[in-house]
Amino acid sequence: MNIRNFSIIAHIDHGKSTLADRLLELTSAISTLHHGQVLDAMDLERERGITIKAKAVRLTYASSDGEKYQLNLIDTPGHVDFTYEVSRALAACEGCLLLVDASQGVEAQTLSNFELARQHNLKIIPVINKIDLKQADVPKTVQQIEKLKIPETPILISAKQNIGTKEIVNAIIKKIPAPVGDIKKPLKALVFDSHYDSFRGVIIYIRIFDGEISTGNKVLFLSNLEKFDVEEVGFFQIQNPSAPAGRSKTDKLSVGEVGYVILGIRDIHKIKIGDTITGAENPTATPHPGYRELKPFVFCGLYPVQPGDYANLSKAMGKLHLEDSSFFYQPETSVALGFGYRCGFLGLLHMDIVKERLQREFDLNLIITAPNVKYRIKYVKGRAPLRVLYNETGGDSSIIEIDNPSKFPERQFIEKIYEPYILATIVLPSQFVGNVMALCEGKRGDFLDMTYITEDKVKLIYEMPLADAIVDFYDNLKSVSSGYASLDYEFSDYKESELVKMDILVNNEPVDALSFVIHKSNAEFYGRKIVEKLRGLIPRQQFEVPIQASVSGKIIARENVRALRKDVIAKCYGGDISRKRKLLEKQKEGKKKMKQFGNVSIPQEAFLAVLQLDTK
Ligand SMILES: Nc1nc2c(ncn2[C@@H]2O[C@H](COP(=O)(O)OP(=O)(O)OP(=O)(O)O)[C@@H](O)[C@H]2O)c(=O)[nH]1
Ligand SMILES: [Mg+2]
Repeated sequence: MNIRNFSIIAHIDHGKSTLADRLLELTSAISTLHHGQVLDAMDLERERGITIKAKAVRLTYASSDGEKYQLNLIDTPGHVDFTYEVSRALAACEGCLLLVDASQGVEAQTLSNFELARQHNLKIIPVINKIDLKQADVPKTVQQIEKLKIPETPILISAKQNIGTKEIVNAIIKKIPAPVGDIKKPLKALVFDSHYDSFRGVIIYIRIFDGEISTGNKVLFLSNLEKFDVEEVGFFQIQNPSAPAGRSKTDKLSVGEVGYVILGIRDIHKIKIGDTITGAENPTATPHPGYRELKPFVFCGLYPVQPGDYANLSKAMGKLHLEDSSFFYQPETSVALGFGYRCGFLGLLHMDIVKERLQREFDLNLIITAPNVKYRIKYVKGRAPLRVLYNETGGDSSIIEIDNPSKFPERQFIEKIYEPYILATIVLPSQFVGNVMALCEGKRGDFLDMTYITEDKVKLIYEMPLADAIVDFYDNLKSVSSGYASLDYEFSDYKESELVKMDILVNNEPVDALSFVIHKSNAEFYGRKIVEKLRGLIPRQQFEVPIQASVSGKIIARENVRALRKDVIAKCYGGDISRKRKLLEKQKEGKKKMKQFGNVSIPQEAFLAVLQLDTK
């Protein structure tokens, strides 16, 4: 069998999923499209017009030379928060299509995804998309791609207008190598993804590097040495556009193929993405190297609005984690919010998506606290709490990592504080360089490098504190560059920093879930801003509610929520009872997302107020 395994990679919105549609049509996997981006099956993907999860699907193509080909396509997301999806997909492939939008040119994720593909030693086929657009500038885009030194001429296409699709398939067949591997060797299959099916248990996505796997085989996970019988093997195929990538059962999967296996596993904790599946009787001696462990960047608390939902939240977390192993979760309690989870994410969009999926797919109502980064605290001698140590801290037992601002120790116990920095790569048209540099410097960024990709396109590298980058950096970057700058970032290092914890007191009581950590130089400014903001967000009560910001026990800002009885019914002048009921119901609806704290209810927005301060 002629097999080609490939991914489509690009910067966000450059047209990967649209090209996937064209390839599905050409290989008759689908005949007519009810809507675009067939592989973006999740509601959230449709609504936002972005791909969140990589998707693997098998196509069959009969070439004009009479040969039949099995093409395993993996469509990947473009947003920086989902780069992990891309690297997992690439590990299952021999080649990739690197798409570049002709109206945008090479962008920050074009560079980072290209780099990833190179690290995986993949055959890279450059493709210039959207040549139909009036603003398309093909010569300039070609010039920018040439700088990447890919030994291939870009293929010019319009995925939307179905121009160049055939050339793409020909290039896939001719240029991407067929998988190599030995069918006679013991089974070696990489687990690159999974999801939970309520009837069948965990569906495991695999790529076979050696040997083969059939129904009835006994197999072994190399990470935990657990054995299972194979209930079913198969691949994903588009049967009809409204049921994208359905399972198609087969007798066996063989070397080079991509598909799924069902082992009747209901305990989700047995599955590790990046694990190797091998034969139980005759295991492989060389496991696949798997994936590097991911470190979440951004942390927040997730709490059920109704305390009774905690058990459901726990179950939902486990199931979602199967599909998205890149988020982290651990139980925690908050004085203000009760039982919940501390979660870690790869970025703010990732955080938002996971929260949305938990609410929609598991019917939960959640309160989310403001995102923060992970700090390292070096305690003064003898004051560090005893805890299991993280290796990353170099074995220094006086350094503890803290992912929740409310756990920040008292000032007198702290010798030093370190915060995470990122390396930010910004790609932008050269006329905006001045604006963007000013912005980066305002975010405590250190300039590292500037290179010209072409004469009017620049790559800037800054090192800056992650905490400052997550708040509103991206939005500001877009606004100072008229939308043209693109951003990619990776973790750089921990650096010593002058940070303080800001406590927020509502009605004279500290609310742990509202506290946050901030650079000393910004504390007063932010303290004032946050209490102003909270005054507008916390509903009036029958008594006056003071809101205060304090650092190390010293109040630095205060506002009052004036007393007022909010009588919604007063608005309708007697009469219509149904209208009254409607208003009351509306009010109840509004209350759902509030947490009662003593006598005061605090709405969801208040917990995210730090993100919405007007700091310009
Ligand atoms: N004019 C034009 N528009 C296109 C073309 N290809 C894609 N688009 C449009 O570009 C937008 C983004 O397309 P997608 O296919 O969702 O892009 P993507 O790369 O999959 O996006 P992410 O998965 O979120 O990174 C959509 O509005 C498409 O209709 C093209 O060839 N020409
Ligand atoms: Mg997409």
